Amino acid sequence: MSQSLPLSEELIAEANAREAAGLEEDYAALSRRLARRGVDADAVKERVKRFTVAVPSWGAGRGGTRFAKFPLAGEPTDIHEKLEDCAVINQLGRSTPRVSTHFPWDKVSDYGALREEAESLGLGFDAINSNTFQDQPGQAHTYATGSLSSTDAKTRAQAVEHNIECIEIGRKLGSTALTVWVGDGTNFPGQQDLARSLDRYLDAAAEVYAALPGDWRMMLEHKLFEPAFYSSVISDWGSSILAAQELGDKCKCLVDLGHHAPNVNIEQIVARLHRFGKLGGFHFNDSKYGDDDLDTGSINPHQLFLVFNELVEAELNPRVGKDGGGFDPAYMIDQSHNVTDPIESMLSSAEAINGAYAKAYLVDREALHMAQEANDVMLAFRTLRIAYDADVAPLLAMARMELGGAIDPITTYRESRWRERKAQERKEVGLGAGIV
Ligand SMILES: [Mn+2]
Repeated sequence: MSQSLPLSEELIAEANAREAAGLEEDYAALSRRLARRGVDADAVKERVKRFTVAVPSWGAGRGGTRFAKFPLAGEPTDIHEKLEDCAVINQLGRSTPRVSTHFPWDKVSDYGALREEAESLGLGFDAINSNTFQDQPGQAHTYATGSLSSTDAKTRAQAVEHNIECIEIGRKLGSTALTVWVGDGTNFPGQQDLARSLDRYLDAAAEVYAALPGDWRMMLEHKLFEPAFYSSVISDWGSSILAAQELGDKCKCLVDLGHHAPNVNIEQIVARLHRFGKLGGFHFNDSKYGDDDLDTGSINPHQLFLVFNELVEAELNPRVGKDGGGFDPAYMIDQSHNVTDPIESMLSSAEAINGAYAKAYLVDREALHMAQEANDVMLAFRTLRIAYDADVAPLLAMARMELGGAIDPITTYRESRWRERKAQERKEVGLGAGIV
C-alpha cells in the first residue's frame, strides 16, 4: 500500500537544512565527551532509533479535568482525524508508529478499512483499551457500582462480553494486547465486601483471559483511587500481580506512572514486576498530586530516568525461565492535554521518553554493579547521576533526522500551520466535561 504522510517532506527538509550544521557540531561535541567515558554515541543513537512508544487515540483530542474541557479549534473529532494527527506526530518525531485505541470511543463499522487507513499513514495499532468505567447509550446494565466485580451477574457478563468484543476488534486491527482498567471500587466503608469483590473480579477476568488468542497478552492496569475514593478493586501493584499470577502466563501487569500514592518508589515496582516476569506494559505521563495525566517528564524528569534505568537494566539483562518471561513491555503515552495542542504535547513527551531511555544507556553498568557490590554508595550514586546530567538532545535530534523526522519537531510543526488548516476543515468540538 502506498503511503501518504500528512506533512510535506519539503517543509521538513527545509527546516532541517537550517538546523543541520549546528546539530552536526553539537553531536560531534557530545560524541567526543561521551567517548572520554568509554561510551559510543553512535551505538546509543542506534538504540534510540529502534525505540518506539505508542500514542493513545484519545490523547489526540483535548482532554479535560473532572470539571471542564476547553476545546481547541481544529482538534480531531473522530478516529480518522485522530489517526491523521498521530501520523503528524510520527512523521516529525519518528518514534511513535503505533496508536493505542479505546472502545467504544473509536468504534467504526469496518476495522479492516481502518487498519488500511492507518497503514497508509505509516501507523499500526498497539494495545486495545476496553471501557467498563462508563455507561454507553442504550446499555442494558449500569456500571455505576462496578463492572467485572459487580454484585450483579448480568452486569459482570456484559463487562466480560465487552472485553471479548475488544479482542475481536483488536484481531482485525492487528493488535496483540488487551489493557483492562476498571473503575470498580467503593466510596463508603462497608459498601462492598473487600474480599468478595476481588473474587468476582477474578472470576470475570478469567472469562476474558480464556478468550485471548495464543499470541496475545492481557494487561491489568492498577490505580489507587478515582473514580472510587474509599477502595479500588485493583488498587496497587500487589493486587495486580496477585490477579495476574492467578489468571495465567499471558496476563501481565501494566504500570501507569500516575496511578500510585505520592512518593511511591515506582522504579522499584518496575524491578519487582520484571523479577517475576509480570511487567507487561507502561503508561507514561507525569503528576504532581495524583492521576494528573500531565506531560511525561514535565514535573519529575529524574523519576522518569530512574524508571528507565530499571527498564534498560531489564532490557540488557532480561530474566527468563521459571520466574521471568523475557522482557518485551508495551510502552504507551497516556496523558490528558488540557491546555496545550495535543500534537505538541505528544512530540514533547516522546522526546522526554527517548531522552530518559538514552540517558539510561549512558549509565556505566559495569561500574554501577561493582560499586553496588562493594557498597561504595557515593560511586554508585554518581554513576547514575553522571548519566542523568548528560545533555542528550543532539543525540535525539540526530536520530530523528536520520529516520526522516524533524530536528526541531515543534517548531517545524508550527511552521506547517497544521492546526490552523484543520480548524478550517474539521467540525467544531463542543464544550462539555473532560475525559475521565
Ligand atoms: Mn493509563
